[in-house]
Amino acid sequence: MSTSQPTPADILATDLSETAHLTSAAKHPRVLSGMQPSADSLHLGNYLGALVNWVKIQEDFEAFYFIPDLHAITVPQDPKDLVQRTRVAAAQYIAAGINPERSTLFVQSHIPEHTQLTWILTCLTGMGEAARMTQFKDKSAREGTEATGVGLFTYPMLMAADILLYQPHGVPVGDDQRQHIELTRTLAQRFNYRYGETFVVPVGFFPETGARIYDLQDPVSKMSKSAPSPNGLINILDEPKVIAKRIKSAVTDTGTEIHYDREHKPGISNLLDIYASVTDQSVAELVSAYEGKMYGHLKVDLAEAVTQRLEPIRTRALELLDDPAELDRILAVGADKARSIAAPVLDEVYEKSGFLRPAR
Ligand code: ATP
Ligand code: LTN
Repeated sequence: MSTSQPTPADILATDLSETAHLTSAAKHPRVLSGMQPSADSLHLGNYLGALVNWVKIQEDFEAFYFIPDLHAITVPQDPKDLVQRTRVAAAQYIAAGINPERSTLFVQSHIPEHTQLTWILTCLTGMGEAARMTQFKDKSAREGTEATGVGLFTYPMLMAADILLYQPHGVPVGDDQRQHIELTRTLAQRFNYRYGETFVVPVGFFPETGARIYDLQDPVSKMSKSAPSPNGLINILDEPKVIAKRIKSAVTDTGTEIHYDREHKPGISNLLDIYASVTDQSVAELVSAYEGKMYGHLKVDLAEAVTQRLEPIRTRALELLDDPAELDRILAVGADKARSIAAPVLDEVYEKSGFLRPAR
């Protein structure tokens, strides 16, 4: 983990007057993040790698959390599913502890400025720069160039637009998003250099634990909504018996000893990481507690610990989904607030880019 990037504590200690002159500048330290509604439920990696952190951070920061539905269509989505998944994501954010009274919660496609800024940032990005993004390289290698949409290639510029429109100081995301954050910073600096200071250059906030949760069946690949099989996933909306079954059949390593070794024992190390994250214990404490015990013991206890942590969230999310009109109302309030920040920033970008502004 890089130590050169400022932490949330560093950002809280910085003098905001440095950026107070910028359009839509924040009066309090600000963060923004989002998670794609590309599956029927968020999974444990999304929860531990991102959501838990968002919930903590909203206490100290002015937070913007959104649902990037435009990003979701970089791979084909059934329209009916996408609508439902967007509401499910919103319900899960709230059920996990995002407070819509305190944080701004909105849907990406409600704010047209996201796609408008994307075009400008796309024109500032080099082909080579975009082609080096590992998410694009991995997904296009898996699917082949012919089957890969251009949207997947321009995905990072849409993500940069999502961020830069809100002038956040920090972007809490999982470890796998580092490269996209780096590109966002580069594009902000490039725009500022060419057209004059406009954007806050944000930093990524990466979690210490839960940074990367791996697939239970393939513990060298990250747990992902787009995994080829659901058997390696634990979803927030899974029933306890499904969670127990998935953990019981998780791939473990040769040997019987429970110790942490990411390289040689990726299966058991992943289970230890999950266990540590859901119970707020350290891996070292767990390893000593399980000395001399079998993998099976650990799995039974882990299933119990994961269920305890997820069950209240599942129940609350299902309750919220029972009243979609209320969820949509919360999202509409969030969209109004979000747009009041994003629109003036886009206006300034258009003006600085040399676009003739319509007479008012
Ligand atoms: P997809 O498979 O569609 O790319 P995903 O499951 O990887 O989806 P994203 O929507 O890309 O999820 O990620 C949402 C957030 O969750 C990001 O901050 C990301 O870093 C985090 N995240 C996703 N998967 C994991 C994981 N396995 N471990 C830790 N954090 C994760
Ligand atoms: N690419 C992100 C989702 C995302 C995002 C953002 C995160 C889209 N736009 C802006 C933070 C800020 C992912 O987690 N896969």
